[in-house]
Amino acid sequence: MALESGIDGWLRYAELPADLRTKQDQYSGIIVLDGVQTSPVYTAAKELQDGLQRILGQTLKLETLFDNVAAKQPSIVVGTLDAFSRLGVDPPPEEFKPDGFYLNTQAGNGNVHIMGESESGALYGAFEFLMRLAQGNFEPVSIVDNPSALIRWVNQWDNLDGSIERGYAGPSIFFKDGEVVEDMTRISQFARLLSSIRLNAVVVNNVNANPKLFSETNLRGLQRIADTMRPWGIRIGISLYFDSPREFGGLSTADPLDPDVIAWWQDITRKIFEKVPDLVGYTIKANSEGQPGPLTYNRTLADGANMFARALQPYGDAIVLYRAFVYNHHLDESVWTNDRANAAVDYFKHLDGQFEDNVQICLKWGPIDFQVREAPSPLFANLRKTKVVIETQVAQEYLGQQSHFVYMAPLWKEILDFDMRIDGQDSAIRDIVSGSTTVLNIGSDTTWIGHHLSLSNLYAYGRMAWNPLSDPINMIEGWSRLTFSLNPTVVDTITKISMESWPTYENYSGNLGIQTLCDIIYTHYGPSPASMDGNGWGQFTRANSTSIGVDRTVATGSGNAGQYPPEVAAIFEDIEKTPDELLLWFHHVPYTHRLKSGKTVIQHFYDAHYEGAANAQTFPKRWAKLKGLIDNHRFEHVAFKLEYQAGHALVWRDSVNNFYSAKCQIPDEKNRVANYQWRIEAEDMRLSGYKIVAVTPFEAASGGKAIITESNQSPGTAMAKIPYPSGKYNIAVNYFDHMGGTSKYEISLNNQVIGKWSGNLQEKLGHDFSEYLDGHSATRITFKGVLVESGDILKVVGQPDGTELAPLDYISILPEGIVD
Ligand code: GCW
Repeated sequence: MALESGIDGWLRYAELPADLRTKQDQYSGIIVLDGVQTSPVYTAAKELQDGLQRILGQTLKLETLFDNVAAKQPSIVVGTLDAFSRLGVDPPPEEFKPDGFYLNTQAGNGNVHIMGESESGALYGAFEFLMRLAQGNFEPVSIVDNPSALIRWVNQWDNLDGSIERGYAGPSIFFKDGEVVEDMTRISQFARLLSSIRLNAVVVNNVNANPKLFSETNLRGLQRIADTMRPWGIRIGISLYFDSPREFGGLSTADPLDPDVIAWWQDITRKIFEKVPDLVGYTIKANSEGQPGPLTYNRTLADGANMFARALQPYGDAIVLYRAFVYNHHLDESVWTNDRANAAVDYFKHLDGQFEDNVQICLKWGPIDFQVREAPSPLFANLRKTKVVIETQVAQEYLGQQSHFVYMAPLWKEILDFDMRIDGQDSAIRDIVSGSTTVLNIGSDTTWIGHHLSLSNLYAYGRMAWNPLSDPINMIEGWSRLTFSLNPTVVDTITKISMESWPTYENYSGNLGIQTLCDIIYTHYGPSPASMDGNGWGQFTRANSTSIGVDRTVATGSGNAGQYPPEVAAIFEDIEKTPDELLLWFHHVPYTHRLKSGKTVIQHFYDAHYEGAANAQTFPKRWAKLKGLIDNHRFEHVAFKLEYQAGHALVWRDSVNNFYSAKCQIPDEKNRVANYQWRIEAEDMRLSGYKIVAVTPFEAASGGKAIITESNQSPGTAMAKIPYPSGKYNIAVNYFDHMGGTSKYEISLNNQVIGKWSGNLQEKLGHDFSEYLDGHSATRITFKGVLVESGDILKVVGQPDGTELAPLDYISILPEGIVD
């Protein structure tokens, strides 16, 4: 099997195995009803040509004359509704909405008609046809498929220097060293992926925007990006920095009502549209996390949004995506009723009706920040006269940063399906919103996103942006077939792991609505429950020695439950009615509070962390069965990541459990927490050249301590006698791999080397790395099936490098079947 880099994502068009071929799969020609080579219709025809070559091994010519259909039957004909009707072909039998497509494989005489309501629609139809063929699906179809939203956005958080905020897959494909890149190859490949899932708009720069985007060079760069993406039916948009008139334009203010400021933005807008006449719009992050905004100038958020909206109005349908992510990040936790979850409604509700028509308010799906579980944002139910767009995050910022795999479609579906009961009527969020966007973090890595499996999230996002009723299982099955193999074992394994991945991650990260419990001050990656409280960011847990959770009730708390329409508010206000998974989101309760499951909150924490971590251990084992069924390159890449995830899931489990057990002093009924039968703590070993250090936070290390070498020059040695009976064991070493150097390690038994490794995860994993010994850097490596004699001398030699002092936490000597 040829090695694959992943660069084609789900558009590999693998050759169809002989047993899946049918007689119907031979075509004579492709007829393209649009001769302009830069149009999406022409792109569709070329894609068909390429796809049929790769899937069916057929070399077909592109023809432009419809008259050739008769001569060349069966043909594939692709064009717009208008082009087809000029040739006398009937429109589709059902309603045809903007950007919809009509795929008819029964157009008579074996001909296939791919008709787009628009040029992009024709391209979507072509992709649909090809993706069916690539899955061996020759079922005759005559379907019309329409989008639920006109603009289907993604937003890259790319910075001009080439870095990507929350990017875990290498540098930007758009920017480098302050400017737009020269080489457009990856941008075109990216556009192809986006358009295959029917997305049509990409905001190319970070919402924490830089006004240098307006330099002449960069405006020309934006033009090149737009020209590259346009043949794929993708329009670009940009994020703006609110204070640009001051910082870039030399004005003394950025007050949105100031005539000079208004004129400045009009002028910039004109310059942009000269270069990019079909710009899809502006995204604005203002008065958020230290950014300036209209409130800085004592104006309303609507004043700010409308200024941009008016600047855009002369240019067609361009819109302002104004982000509702406005909150006080210096919130005083000592005030019981202070609640960041209230912010969006507090800031925006009273402005409903004051926005220009081309303003859409963009809301993160939850009221805080893309946590593993949140209630849906109440703002969805509070803007009745304003268009709203739901923002999700394909970037797994708080969900393992693509070093853990979490398939998020089930999470998004829960939110989209959530019924707000506005005015007591069915009001699913998917019906409330006018569209969606997602924070995307593709980079120049050939995996695009850092983890082959995580690219499924982009695929699913596109499908759901088109049709919010898309089924998560269906999507992952299709994606697996296209991305990896039609083999049912492959599809089944990936589907099951994917569908378990969110509950698994939730179980070992943060339960019952307490949020992800990662370090919110630093990298947002590994566990650090204490970081949630005691600062102004407002991601509180309000955990103390007896109780935990945020009281968001109207009766005794922040009143957030009351921001929902009455039927929903009645559920969240009432502890008995609030579902367990959101209990601590809405209520502050004793650790001994009993859930509907009958367990106490604290026992649920313990159990869930054990269950989640245990399930994560099964992922690499299940994946291992796919060896030989998919190409080895991608197999090994995913195997490595799942193995790493399994190890880090244990770090999560132990950190969170030890943290809360220390906090509330209630023991685990099953006596697992802080009671590790098979561990040899590094600090208990005989050390030379190594010294013992306390780790912060304490729960990130087993026993709160680790060892590091005494200097960064010479190696350290840690030795211990095996206290367990002789037998075959898996030997797991927990160590810390942080920035600042690449330590080297060697482990031996009676001087027989059983393994060597180096602390080089920074080269293999893309998540945000830390500089310290903590929950981000704690990791595990396992040597399997080692024959151990009781009394053997176990020795680890660690060679430090730079500031990484070969840190070690503990060694587990695990009998088969035991993970600890
Ligand atoms: O959650 C926070 C992220 C920031 C991001 C911000 C936002 C771009 O940690 O990195 O800034 O959300 O959505 O604006």
